[in-house]
Amino acid sequence: AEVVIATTNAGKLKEFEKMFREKGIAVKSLLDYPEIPDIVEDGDTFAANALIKARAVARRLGVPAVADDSGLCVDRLNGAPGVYSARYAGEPKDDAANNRKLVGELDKLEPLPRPDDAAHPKALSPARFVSAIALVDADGTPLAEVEGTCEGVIIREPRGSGGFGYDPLFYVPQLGRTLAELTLEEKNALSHRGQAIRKLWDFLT
Ligand code: ITT
Ligand code: NA
Repeated sequence: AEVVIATTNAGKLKEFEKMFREKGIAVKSLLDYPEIPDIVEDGDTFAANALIKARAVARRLGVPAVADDSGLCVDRLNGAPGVYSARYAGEPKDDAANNRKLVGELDKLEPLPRPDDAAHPKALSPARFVSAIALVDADGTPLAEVEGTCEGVIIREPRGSGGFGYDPLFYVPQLGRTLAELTLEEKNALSHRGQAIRKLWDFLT
């Protein structure tokens, strides 16, 4: 079996590949189809954008497709960057610039008065990652729409070199580590995307 994941994000793709391979499903991505033009993601929600990306690719290739739209929602920034996570610091997409902007925005706020005991001593804000995944058939009809979330706190100093995006700033108090300090397998076991992908298995068999 094989499925196309409507993504050009190499970090995201690795996480999909590992979990799909374990189920005996090979994955392709938009990196295999450079002729497909950029998809305009103009939805208001992660779920809407996931459907837009999956449909665009299914229609173009005439095969079923899966897409993930995801992002970081930071409590003390009223949910920002949210659906704008990929381009928080502007064009072009730049993870390092996004991370600097995130810490910069949180540094403008009053320090948290009393970090709770479970949190990192330098926690800047509670936050959560959200992943919305859509599976559509070859003509773009939705077959599944699932979501996963992962709770943590944003810290000031990046830690770890795994993962991608905001992972070095996303600290999970229960683990005492950031997502960038986890192996791919450990991240998939608890991440927003891992949870959403596990919800998808029911629909892929
Ligand atoms: P595709 O649309 O091609 O899949 P993208 O990176 O543009 O790639 P999104 O529009 O879904 O994907 O934006 C997601 C952004 O949210 C991503 O670029 C990261 O900045 C952030 N993000 C999402 N999941 C993450 C994760 O697991 N770890 C760290 N950052 C994540
Ligand atoms: Na997006």
